[in-house]
Amino acid sequence: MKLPLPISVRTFCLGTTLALAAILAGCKPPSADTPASADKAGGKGLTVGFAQVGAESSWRTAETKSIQDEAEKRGVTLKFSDAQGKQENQIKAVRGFIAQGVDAIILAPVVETGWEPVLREAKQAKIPVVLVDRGVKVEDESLFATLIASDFVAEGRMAAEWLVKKTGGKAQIIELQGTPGAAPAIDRKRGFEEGIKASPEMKIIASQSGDFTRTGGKQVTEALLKVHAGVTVVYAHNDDMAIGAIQALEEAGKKPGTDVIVVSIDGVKGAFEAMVAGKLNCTVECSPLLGALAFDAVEKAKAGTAMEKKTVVPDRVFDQSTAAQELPNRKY
Ligand code: GYE
Repeated sequence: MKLPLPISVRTFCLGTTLALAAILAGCKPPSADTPASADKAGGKGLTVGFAQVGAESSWRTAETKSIQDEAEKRGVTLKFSDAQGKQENQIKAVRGFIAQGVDAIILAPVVETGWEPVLREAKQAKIPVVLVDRGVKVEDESLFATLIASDFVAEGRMAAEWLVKKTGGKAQIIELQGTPGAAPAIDRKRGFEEGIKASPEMKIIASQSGDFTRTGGKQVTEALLKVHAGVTVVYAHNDDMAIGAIQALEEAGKKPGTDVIVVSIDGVKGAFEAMVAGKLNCTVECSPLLGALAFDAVEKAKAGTAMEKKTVVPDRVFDQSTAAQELPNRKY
């Protein structure tokens, strides 16, 4: 996958800075700042809090499972919190983990902003925070240990590029956005807009949030179809919303996949089944299998080992041409 230059450059610079910082701090045992202890090496015996967004999509439940399975595999005690999509619940959960004195926190932040105070509290308590799947906007990047996520802008761009080819550069598009303020909603919108920019006849005729849920995708599509009967494409920021949109299209007497092209992001099993059935045209993979990477990062943070500020998980595009062949290999 081709990564946009700024990320790799930024990662390199930050990685270098961290490495330098680690060398400079080398005279001090890592336990002074990061209380790693030999008996907890390899993760065994660690207690980690996981502040999860919720269970809004199949992607999300696959991510939860990946983190839970990996914790079990490594002998980590995992404290799990489901925030039901609300940042205030997540902040409370993180504060609770700090109060309990966990060894580390894994946070999948529901939205990008508003994290400084609680992340500062974690830092003061010397509890490293590993961000998974979604990023945060903070001035001081030392407030989190690292971010493990896909490049959502690239995903949006890949969906757009596939669509430009498929439609010959002409489309009336309904966009189903993810949760307002969430990194994947912001970035998948931006990447998609970038990807269609050079094609003046690719038009987003309506764009609304379906909150990354199947019901949201269905309801928004139903409402939008009433005012935009001329739609030729539905672009959904995740597969669950696309599956909801497919139901709405069928109920409105349209043939999804044929009358209306449907493209989305995540690459969950349900999307592959919908492609095999001819109802979804394309999905851009976004791996939720972040457990191993997340606990590797936790262990590095506890050991005081320098690491990159961002790990970009590579993604691929799948369409109906390979869906049947790929379906049995899908892990989520
Ligand atoms: O695409 C969506 C989920 O943050 C990458 O959140 C994740 C997104 C994923 O609800 O299905």
